[in-house]
Amino acid sequence: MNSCCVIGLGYIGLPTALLASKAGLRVFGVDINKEIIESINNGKCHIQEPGLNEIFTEVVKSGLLTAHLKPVEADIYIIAVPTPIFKKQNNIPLPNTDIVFQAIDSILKVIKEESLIIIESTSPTGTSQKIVQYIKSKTDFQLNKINIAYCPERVIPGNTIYEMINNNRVIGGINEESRNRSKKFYEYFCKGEIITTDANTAEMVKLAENAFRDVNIAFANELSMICSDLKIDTEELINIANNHPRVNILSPGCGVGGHCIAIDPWFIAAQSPNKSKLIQTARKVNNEKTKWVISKIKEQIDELSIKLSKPPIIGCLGLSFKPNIEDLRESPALLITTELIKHGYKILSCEPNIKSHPKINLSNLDEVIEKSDILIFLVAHNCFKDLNLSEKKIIDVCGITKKKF
Ligand code: SAJ
Repeated sequence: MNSCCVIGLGYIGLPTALLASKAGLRVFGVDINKEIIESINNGKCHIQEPGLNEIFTEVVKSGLLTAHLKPVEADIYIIAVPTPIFKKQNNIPLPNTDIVFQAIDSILKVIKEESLIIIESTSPTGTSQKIVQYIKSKTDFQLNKINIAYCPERVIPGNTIYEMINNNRVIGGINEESRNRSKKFYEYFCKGEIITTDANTAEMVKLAENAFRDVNIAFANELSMICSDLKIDTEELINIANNHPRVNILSPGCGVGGHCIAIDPWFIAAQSPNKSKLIQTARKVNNEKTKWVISKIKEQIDELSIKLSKPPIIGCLGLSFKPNIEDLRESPALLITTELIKHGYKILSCEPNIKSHPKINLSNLDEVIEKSDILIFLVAHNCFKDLNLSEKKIIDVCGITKKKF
């Protein structure tokens, strides 16, 4: 094994391509976005993550990683493209694997019977088996010669490189050879344990992990709304409850964002709509929590406005889906800011991790602090910590001032 071709150079594909090339493999990175391809080949990294830029510079300079608009022949093909959710059926959003199949289409011209295809994209259970049948229908390959493994990414945005190297990995091969060859590939850069299983189980493991977290965050969010009614400090309650050796309640927040935990549970719900009541309810509770936070913010703004005796200028601090990252996908903070703008409040918004936003005018932190009458902390970015704001009215929904509601 000397080369691999990574299809999709986003949050997962690019770091995977970088680590494989740093380990000495010849890597062809492929994306349909021309700007990404040009940027990589010009030595400019389009994704920010701790430790990523250093590896990027090294492997692009050495020539081990090059970027292309079309797949290039290699020993292994890694599919790391998005699987969005689209239209709803009976109120359940359905996963859409079209982009994964388009990626498979794109490699059909270059794959050989003995090529190994690794799917990293989050996919409904059974997708790898469908891909086998699809490739069989489009080629003259023998069914038992096709090699596919489902190897879900498990990294947390903000710590991608560290986790991609150190986390345990799950490999679900459709046969022994797919499992063994995939294991060898990940051993190039993964120091964690590599656990092998069949493809269906690996697909479900990925979905179960994110649904587990969603359900547990929903429990914390539900408790926080109950505690608010009962005038109990949720944080104190959770700290005390977590003293119990078998209790570990997660932290309530202003909803669940990101392209993973807020989406993947629907993949399970779409496949088993009648058996996934808890999973579906958790999704609804977490979405409900954002609406609850919006109504609480409005109540507080209106109370503070009376004290100020004028319509206040409101500074919204943070737009990303969690602290210290640039990712705005499914972000509760973005939804809250958008709702407040729609409601007609005078809003100034600051997200230090991005340069601009198509719908929201961004201001820098100093300007927002100086001009706002009320500051709303929506995301606990490090750069928002320890600001001297004694003169300001503050609404804190992320706990940065330790006065979270
Ligand atoms: N959140 C809470 N309370 C908590 C923890 C998180 O409200 O106690 C919120 C965050 O604010 C954020 C959302 O949940 O809005 C998700 O954040 P996260 O940091 O828990 O997870 P992600 O979405 O960044 O990454 C998850 C991870 N999955 C698990 O922890 C099971 C990661 O390992 C996966 O690789 C990733 O999804 C993915 O790509 O699937």
